Amino acid sequence: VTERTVDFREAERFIRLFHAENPGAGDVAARLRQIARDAAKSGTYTHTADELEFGARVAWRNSNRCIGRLYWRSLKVRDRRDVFSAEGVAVECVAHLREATGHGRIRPMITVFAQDRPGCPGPRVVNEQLIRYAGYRLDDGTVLGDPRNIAFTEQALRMGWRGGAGTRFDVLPLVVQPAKGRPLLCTVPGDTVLEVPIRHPEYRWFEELDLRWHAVPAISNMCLEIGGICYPCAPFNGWYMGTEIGARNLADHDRYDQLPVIAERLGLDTSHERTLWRDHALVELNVAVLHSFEAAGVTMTDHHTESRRFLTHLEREEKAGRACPADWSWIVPPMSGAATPVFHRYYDQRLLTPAFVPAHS
Ligand code: HEM
Ligand code: NRG
Repeated sequence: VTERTVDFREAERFIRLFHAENPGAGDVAARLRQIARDAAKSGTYTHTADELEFGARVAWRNSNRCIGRLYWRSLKVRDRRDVFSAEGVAVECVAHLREATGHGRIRPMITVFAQDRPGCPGPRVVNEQLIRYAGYRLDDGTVLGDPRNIAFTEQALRMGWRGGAGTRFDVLPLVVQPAKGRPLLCTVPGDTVLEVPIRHPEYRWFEELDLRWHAVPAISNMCLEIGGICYPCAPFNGWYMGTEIGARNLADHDRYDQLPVIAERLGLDTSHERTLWRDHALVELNVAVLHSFEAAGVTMTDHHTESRRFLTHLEREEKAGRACPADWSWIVPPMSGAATPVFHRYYDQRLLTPAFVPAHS
């Protein structure tokens, strides 16, 4: 969906789903007539607050790649559909982060900004997440920071960002593209970004690696699609599963690439793959990530617990008579796959809407 005229069949399918799951919601036929009238006049229609809340929750429920869907009903929806301006979006993104972080007691939350309308697109956040670390390509060809964000960092610098302190963990500014006009660059106030220094429960030297990660994953570049309407700016967050940080962000060769460093500190023999030094280092890094978040009082889940919960979720959905599609390649955790129960089965692979879809495609 873009700023094109709304597809009435999509709208009807969603409204019928909303009324089927919310029997107290009133007269479906009357609501459909109203939507048909609005769509004929303006090319689109407006969700009620209840439809929006339900639509956002079901978009989470339908996220095939998400293992954390057991709590889909608890998503808090911040309705900011009246906000179009870049400044307004930036201010509300910062407020979202403050509320969602809860000093470590993280709350799953989404803020929904203005929808796309024919001839009038909604605003967009260009960042892939509200909090990400800069990646600077240095003169000697090495990278300082997160290599994943090199292109975005260069874009921000071209727009006039002065750069951070020049550490491996400089928080990037927000880049907001308003409905009309030039994009806005805005730094995220330091006190809205809760971070956790990574240390190991047994190895004191681990602190010397100076690793850290932000507490809240808040995806900001996916479009929330409900009943044929696209909300291009709808940043959402839950909390982290430890492996996202310990088995990917800090471990991947093309990210922070810490396994060789940790293996050396552990005194492992890295001259042969068969010593499994990578696997050993990976486990210690993930122990450190889970331990550090726990010690800092920041919500985080581990991949064994979350895998069990996900299967509970599948069972519940089945009992409710609903399909629960999932993408095996994203659901199975990036370490110890077969040691988790989600590995040992296949999943329905349908794509359902409401949904979160990549915003800029
Ligand atoms: C993906 C866990 C909350 C929507 C994922 C992934 C994990 C995860 C582990 C895979 C990420 C990756 O491999 O990069 C969790 C946990 C949550 C949570 C533990 C705690 C509450 C949410 C919420 C939403 C959501 C609140 C939306 C309202 C998604 C979507 C993806 C995803 C759309 C796919 C992202 C992409 O395609 O890049 N989640 N999630 N999740 N999650 Fe969740
Ligand atoms: N792997 C990414 C985040 C993807 C979404 N994960 C969540 N989402 N837990 C990373 O930053 O490592 N969520 O909404 O909680």
